[in-house]
Amino acid sequence: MRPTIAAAFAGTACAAVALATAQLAAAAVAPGSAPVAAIGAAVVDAVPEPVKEFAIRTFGEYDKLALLAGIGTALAVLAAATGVAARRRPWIGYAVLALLGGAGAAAALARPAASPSWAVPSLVGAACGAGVLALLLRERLEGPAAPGRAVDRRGVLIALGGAGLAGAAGWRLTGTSDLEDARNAIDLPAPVDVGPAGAGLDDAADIDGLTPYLTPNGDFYRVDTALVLPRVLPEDYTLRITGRVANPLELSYRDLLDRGLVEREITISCVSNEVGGNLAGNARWLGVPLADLLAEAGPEPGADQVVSRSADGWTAGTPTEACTDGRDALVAVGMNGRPLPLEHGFPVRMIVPGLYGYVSATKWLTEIELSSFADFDAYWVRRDWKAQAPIKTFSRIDTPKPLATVAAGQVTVAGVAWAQQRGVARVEVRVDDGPWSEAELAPVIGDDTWRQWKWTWEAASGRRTLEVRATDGDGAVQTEERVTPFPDGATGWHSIVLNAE
Ligand SMILES: Nc1nc2c(c(=O)[nH]1)N[C@H]1C(S)=C(S)[C@@H](COP(=O)(O)O)O[C@H]1N2
Ligand SMILES: [Mo]
Repeated sequence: MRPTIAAAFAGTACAAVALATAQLAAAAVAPGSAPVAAIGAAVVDAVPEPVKEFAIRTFGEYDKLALLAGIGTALAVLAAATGVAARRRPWIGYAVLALLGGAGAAAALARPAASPSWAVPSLVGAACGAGVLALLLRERLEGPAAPGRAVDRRGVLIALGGAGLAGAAGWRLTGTSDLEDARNAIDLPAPVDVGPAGAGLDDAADIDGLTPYLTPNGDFYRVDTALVLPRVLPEDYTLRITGRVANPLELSYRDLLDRGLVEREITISCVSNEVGGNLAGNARWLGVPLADLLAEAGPEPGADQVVSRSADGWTAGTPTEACTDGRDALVAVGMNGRPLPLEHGFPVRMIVPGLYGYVSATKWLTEIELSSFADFDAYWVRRDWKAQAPIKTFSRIDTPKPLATVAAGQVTVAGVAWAQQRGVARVEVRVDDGPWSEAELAPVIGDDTWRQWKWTWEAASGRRTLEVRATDGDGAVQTEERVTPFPDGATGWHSIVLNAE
């Protein structure tokens, strides 16, 4: 192996040791304090809107994985290059480690949930990396043909192996197995108020590719800024209701379970959906009516915004009106008969029918603060998304798929439509700008869930365009005008092109 290549490996080994020891230290402090997690979170907070949209469009639910892979690749390249440079000028290696350690510590300290100890993992990692660098670069010169320090090649292997072990232990300790255990141990009480159970089309199961009426927890879309799942154990849990209220409240997880829970089917959806997007899901949510909690706390006049805050410092702002006007706004603990999954906010989240997730659906909920829209901008509002964001009427063709080839003759066209709080009254489909035909709708239990629809198409052979539009319960037809998700939700009719032959 050429000395330069050995040096590149040495640089990578030092970085691996630094990251692994930092991860191990983070297990003792908090998973979010690990340098990659902290820098990743800072990147998530800092990226401009178009980049975030690009990431969601390109990587979908793997946006987090893509970011971590990107950071990992950048670090590996930097580490290898630093290793090569440090063979002649070791100070470069120490300087890069000090810089990265400092950056990691600063990023960790800047997290909303950070305490001063959050700086420790990055500093420990940088120190361990520097120690290994000193060991790997031996003081002996290799001769005029290859100036610079010799690399201890066996040391590189040992360092890489050690980093692998420490990293694995760190990952395991910062993992979620204790949270999963706590979740599995929970016995949710039966609801005192069991809402009606909806259903899809009679023959929904026979329609290949149609979105099921209820979304299984494991298939539910996930959107959030959390690179590391916030760790909230039910036994340590407190929900605080604070701010402009007459009686601030503090409730434990047990207090919430003991309040008498209601169960409601509600479809939630993300403002980042493009026309035809799939960032939406329908579940049976079990929880405490938010209106009851607010009534007990007693909002002061003028407190027109309910600011909900998560364990990792994310915020949403919901109109107080929407939390108290009689709709099923919930402080939810259960989803489809199970405690909330970790990715969906365990142990407690908010659900408010009719509003996009970013202004209502706070996961890992720890605080509800009564404020006003004049006084406080929540996370995405600070990034120029609208503070008021009711869900816009949406309809989607699930089957056939775009660019599919179908046999001419009878073809089942089917999908879902939603317009929470207003309800879906009609869905229509048309072919190649022809007349609109009314689709058959599944029965409904209320206005807050999506509705499956289907239409039987007599397909003549050729290249065809199918379009769908819905009409809400107020009689408003979904608008054709195409607008982007930013700043308060996309509009436009979903269309697909396919071949009948
Ligand atoms: N703590 C926290 N809660 C959050 C978010 C977040 O980034 N952090 N994202 C919101 C957004 S934008 C949406 S669309 C919903 C998605 O909920 P889900 O992941 O359970 O589908 O969660 C909301 N709650
Ligand atoms: Mo969202």
